[in-house]
Amino acid sequence: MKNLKIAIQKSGRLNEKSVQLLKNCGLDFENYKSSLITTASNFNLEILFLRDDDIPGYVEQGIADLGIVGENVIDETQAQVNYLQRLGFGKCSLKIAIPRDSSIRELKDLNGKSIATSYPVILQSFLDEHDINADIQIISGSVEIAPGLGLSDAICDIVSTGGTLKSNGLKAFADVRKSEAILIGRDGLEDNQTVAELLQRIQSVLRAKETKYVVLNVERVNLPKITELLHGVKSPTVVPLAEEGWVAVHTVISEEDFWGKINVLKSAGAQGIVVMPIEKIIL
Ligand code: PRT
Ligand code: ZN
Repeated sequence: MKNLKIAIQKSGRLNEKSVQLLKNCGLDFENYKSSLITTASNFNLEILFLRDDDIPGYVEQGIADLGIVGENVIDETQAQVNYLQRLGFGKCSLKIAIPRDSSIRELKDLNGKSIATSYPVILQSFLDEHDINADIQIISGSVEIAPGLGLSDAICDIVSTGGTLKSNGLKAFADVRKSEAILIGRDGLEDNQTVAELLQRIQSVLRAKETKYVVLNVERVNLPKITELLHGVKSPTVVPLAEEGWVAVHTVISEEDFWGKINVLKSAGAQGIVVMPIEKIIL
């Protein structure tokens, strides 16, 4: 059977987490920085290392079956690909930013102004949606220096911490779109067993990341209060301790309400709380 091919970023912000995700799925492969293609030794998969901008096109054309890339790149290239799974990393926002001392106050003030960006397609559709007529200056990198050089009145670029805007005397002005890394697939993969298997592994890794395994000790008299607090989890495992009248409770808690729950559990008598990462959750 022909190997499935997945395209991931060769180097850059998504590379490490894409490689890590595949490794966490149990795939064994060499990750030489110099090679463009590698084969998993224990799964029917080849990994292609590409520039992120090329990934949607490769998948659209079927050169790769799957790809991991930011939504911003998929939208900008307008490639016809299928979203298979949001991956929860590479989170960022595409924003319009202006110089701190700019007189631009509202979106309509952008009319007649120039905006520098590497994302002309996404920006144009945002401007059309808001009925704004602005001049788009296409720049391939270091967009944030454009206003300072007198090249544009505003920029449209990716922001994550906001540090780059700040250090260039800019401030965020409007949100254009949010983005995160996505697993994409070409058409015609619906009945592909290898894709289904990989997707199942990816989902079990993602689920595990959202939850923690918790073990805590509690006096048996306080057990009902604790199990009530842990409702939502299918009956926790309760193990007697060597010390008379005490038990250990084992359970799984979602990362989201983790700290809130831990504090309530403590006040209900939980002691010696141990929190552990989970590698995979298979449903
Ligand atoms: O070489 P190749 O073409 O593959 O990579 P690239 O240089 O085009 O992309 P890369 O590696 O910079 O980013 C890959 C993807 O990561 C992007 O397409 C986004 O989906 C996502 N991502 C997440 C980011 C950021 N966060 C990010 N902060 N992409 C870029 N940035 C840049 C931004 O352009 C700006 O220069 O970081 C700067 C802003 O960061 P803050 O933290 O100062 O706000
Ligand atoms: Zn790129």
